[in-house]
Amino acid sequence: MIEAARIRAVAREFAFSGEFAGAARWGSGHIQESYCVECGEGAARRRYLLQRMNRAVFHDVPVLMENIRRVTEHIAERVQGHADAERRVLRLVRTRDGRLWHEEPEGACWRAYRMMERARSFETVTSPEQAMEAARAFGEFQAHLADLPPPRLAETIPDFHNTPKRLAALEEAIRADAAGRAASAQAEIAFALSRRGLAGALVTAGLPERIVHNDTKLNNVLFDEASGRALCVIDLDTVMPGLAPCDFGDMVRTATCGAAEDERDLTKVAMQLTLFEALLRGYVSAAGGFLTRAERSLLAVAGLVITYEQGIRFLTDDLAGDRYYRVHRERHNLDRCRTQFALLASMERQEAAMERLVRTIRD
Ligand code: GN1
Ligand code: MG
Repeated sequence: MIEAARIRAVAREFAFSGEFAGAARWGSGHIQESYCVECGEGAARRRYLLQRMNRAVFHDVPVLMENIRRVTEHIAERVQGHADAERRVLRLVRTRDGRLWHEEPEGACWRAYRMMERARSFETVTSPEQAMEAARAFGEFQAHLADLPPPRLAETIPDFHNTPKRLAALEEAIRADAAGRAASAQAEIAFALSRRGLAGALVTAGLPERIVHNDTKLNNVLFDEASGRALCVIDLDTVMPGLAPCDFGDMVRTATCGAAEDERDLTKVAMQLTLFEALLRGYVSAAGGFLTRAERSLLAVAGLVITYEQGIRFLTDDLAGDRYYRVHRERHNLDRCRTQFALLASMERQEAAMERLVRTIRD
């Protein structure tokens, strides 16, 4: 947690309107550190999202910020004239001297967005309508970026959804056993290794490269507080070239189960077919126009692959001693891994039904 005086000094670097009035920690991300900054008074009060970028994860801030600039400006053009256009895409706020981020003397880098007002996100799914809305928003996001002019977007994190490489990293972490935890994660390690065959299902399918979001958790969608409609998607750090089914898969992981990502009561962890169906409908309504037959045919298995991959990533980080994801309790990453693997097991039991829905869905 960063002290208030520092936040205030950083905030003053940005072209916010009005005097700094206060800041508070914001959001639940595992990687970046976010603050809500308030400026000005009364009717002129404005809120901004100020984020310190995690440089251990995102090494090249200029490249990251250029991706985000291009993506947000392109979508802003696409939604111009639409109802509520201001809330359809994140808007960066530059520094007072026109840069996309501010670097403190010791190297910490910050960026800012306008806060989306009268909007909220959800940590867990509450209804099929909400799942459908979220999936529509991510599908629309992909559709908006389908004609982004060249050059190719940079890969902010190479091999991000390369599940075989994630598996190799797990095997390396098991060998190294850096935190001495492997013995107490035997069941999870065995679960992961017994499903090796799943890892290549998406990356070896010869799918077309698209611009995708890559972090399509339910909590990366903002909904209008009044209507419950999805407004826009947030957390654009991993937007880059990738595979469309990966985006769908992470929605299945995070929006078909009412339990939290780190739920310890595994009896609460189950994939709900009605929510899966709602996701399919929402996604296909927006992305159906450009998805190939091969991409469509992998939408069910994508849920399994991405849930597997996320379990592997949490397990790898637990074995390495919690170096990547922010943790809030002892063996938090192992808990998160167990939840993912319980969810994957639930999907495995319902895979045939998921496949049937994919085959019958219409745009
Ligand atoms: C991280 O920071 P956050 O919570 O939006 C991670 C995602 C994972 C997710 C798991 C850059 O996202 O890939 O799916 O945690 N982001 C990065 O909850 O690794
Ligand atoms: Mg996020």
